[in-house]
Amino acid sequence: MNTSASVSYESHGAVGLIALNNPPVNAASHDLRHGLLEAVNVLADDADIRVIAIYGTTKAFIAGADIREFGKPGRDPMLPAICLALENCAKPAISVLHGPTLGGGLEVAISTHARIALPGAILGFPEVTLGIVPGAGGTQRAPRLIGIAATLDLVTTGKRIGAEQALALGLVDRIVAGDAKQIAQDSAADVLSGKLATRRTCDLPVVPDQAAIDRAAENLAATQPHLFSPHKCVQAVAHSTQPLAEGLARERALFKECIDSPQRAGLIHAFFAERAVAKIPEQGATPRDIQSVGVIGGGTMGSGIATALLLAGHTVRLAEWDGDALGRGVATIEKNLAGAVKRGKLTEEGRAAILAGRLSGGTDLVRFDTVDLVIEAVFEDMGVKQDIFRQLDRICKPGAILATNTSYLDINEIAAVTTRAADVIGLHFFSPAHVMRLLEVVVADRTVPKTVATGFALAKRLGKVAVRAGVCDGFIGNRILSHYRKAADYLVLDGAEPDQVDQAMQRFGFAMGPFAVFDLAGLDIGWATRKRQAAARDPAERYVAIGDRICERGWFGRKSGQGYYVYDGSTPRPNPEVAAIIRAERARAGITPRVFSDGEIVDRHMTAMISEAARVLADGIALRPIDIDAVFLFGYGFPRHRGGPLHHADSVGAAELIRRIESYAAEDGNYWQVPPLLRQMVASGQTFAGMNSEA
Ligand code: 3H9
Repeated sequence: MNTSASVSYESHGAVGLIALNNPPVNAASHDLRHGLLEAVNVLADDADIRVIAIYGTTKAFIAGADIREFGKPGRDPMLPAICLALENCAKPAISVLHGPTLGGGLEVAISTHARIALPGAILGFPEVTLGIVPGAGGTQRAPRLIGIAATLDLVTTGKRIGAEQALALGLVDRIVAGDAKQIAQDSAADVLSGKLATRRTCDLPVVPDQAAIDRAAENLAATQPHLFSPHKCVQAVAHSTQPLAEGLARERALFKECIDSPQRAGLIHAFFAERAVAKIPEQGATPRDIQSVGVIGGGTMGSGIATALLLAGHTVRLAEWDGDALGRGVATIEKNLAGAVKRGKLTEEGRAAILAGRLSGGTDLVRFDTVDLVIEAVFEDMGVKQDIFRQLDRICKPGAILATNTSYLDINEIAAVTTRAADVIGLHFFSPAHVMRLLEVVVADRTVPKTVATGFALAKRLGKVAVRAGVCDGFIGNRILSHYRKAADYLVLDGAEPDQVDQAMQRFGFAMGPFAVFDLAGLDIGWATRKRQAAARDPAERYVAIGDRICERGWFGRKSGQGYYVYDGSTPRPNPEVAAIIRAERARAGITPRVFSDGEIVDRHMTAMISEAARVLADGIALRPIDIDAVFLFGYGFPRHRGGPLHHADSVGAAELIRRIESYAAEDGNYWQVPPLLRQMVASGQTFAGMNSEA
């Protein structure tokens, strides 16, 4: 019998079975909640039924509350009421957990009277990663099962644990392999025969542990002072020593506070951004099968890409110009793999197997005749890249994908030297390529859908977030970066110090400020770009030469021991010599330095970033605003709780952004120009969020 589109129930003798079926992940939508409550009530009232068992038929037991419903008016029955109904059910109710059992799903499970996990079950309270606290009793019932310290560990980190660990903690009672429905039936029979004990979680005592609460609070105050929900999680768990009803009421109040916070909106936007970027026009095309990959260039980027491919199970052939360079590339890959073993991403046997059988190298491209994909990662020189692509065109088998990792060169020009432009694409990785999650998939004029779909399928296998980009100088991320880094330079020329800019942006939420990032990336990279672009530079552009003066001294940032900062101890310190360079450049330009507040630094920085993002969008380089948000969240350390530059832009508002740009334009009308898209948005009342839902 169905109680809703997502829930059905049936009886087998004295056993009432409830099946949850809300694809893809059994999110606890209104329909599922309504159906589950009704099924529990019907079976509880059925005199023939003596035990109730709940299981899921999709790839999850329940992956949590339906996140799409957050921020909308709640519709009864709400999840806490369902958890109470289960816990207070006069008949034993058990749950069979397979796949993701997360957030509200785990809250449902711990409200039943026994839990049986399949070996692949994944349990956790990821609410904190969405800017909320568990809101259906998780912070009150989990301490009764696993203690306060273990609950804090799960709830404040959002970490996910497997069935074995859940069993060891006491979160589940048994692990059984097999079919979820059959296990539900068998376990219910065990309840009836007394082989499986059941009990109400609310009847278990909570052992007070003030020390664990203090530790968690202190740790979060030190490490995540700018985040809202982790602190609320600790407060909620601290209430678990109260009678259950009081604790639940307190938890619910904290949950509501979090739901109303802008951080919740930003974090949930980030969750959907990671998934939205996969929705591309080429979605229907069948990707090519990629097993073996040729990587050209064994520098930091090429060896990082090779490492990522090897970790994902590909066979890799690395090409370099000579034996020495090849040796260095292979050594870097070996070091990266050793790092992966250290981080627990790879076993020692896995590392040995990769090095013994899946990595080879050479100093020419002859053996590239069998590879399914080539990724070229040599230095940024159009002539060199074109020469490589001519060779690849001759050597590679038909249907091989030819990709370039260029950061800004015109991929149409690279494709033009081949006879197979349909198979040419940009795969722009971010350094270190085996760690950073972003991959820009750059679609050139003649790239066909199959090639694009292959880029996205590869990204998925590598565990990367792929974002579709069009061809322009810098694609999405670096084009926007090269614009806003000028705003950072102007701030310094006009009076701010680099470390002041960095600290203001860190307080805003960036992991690092822009100047610390430049030092990390290597100042020589930007210097080379500026030299390349010098001839084409607009004479009306205000040029800041501070970066050039630093590079002229041979200071390229972290790798050379100094740049904007000096790296001679554990904590980098502002470089006094750079302060002198800045003073000299200000004097040369006749500038009297002025004071910038942190707020003004953030406003200028963000307004510059949003302005160029709006142009990138209007030029069709990015498909939607949310794609740009994803690029900055996954490739540029943008604070996740702020959702991305264009999610943040909506919170500022297009009219205010225009007001800011016009006021800054009084000083520099060449740099600060209002993007036409912002004016259109004001005229039509459109928002970036609105453009996401229309696309
Ligand atoms: C919560 O429970 C609060 C409670 O305390 C109670 C409050 C009262 N809702 O990731 P995938 C969609 S907070 C709505 O690609 P996978 C997802 O957007 C919640 N939709 O698959 C995607 O849609 P589309 C706590 C959801 O196999 C599709 O499902 N729970 C939800 O790689 C497939 O997702 C979480 O935070 C959801 N809860 O990974 C769990 N979950 O196809 C969040 C997924 O249109 N979810 N979707 O793009 C996950 O971690 C992963 O999705 C999961 C599956 C591991 C489940």
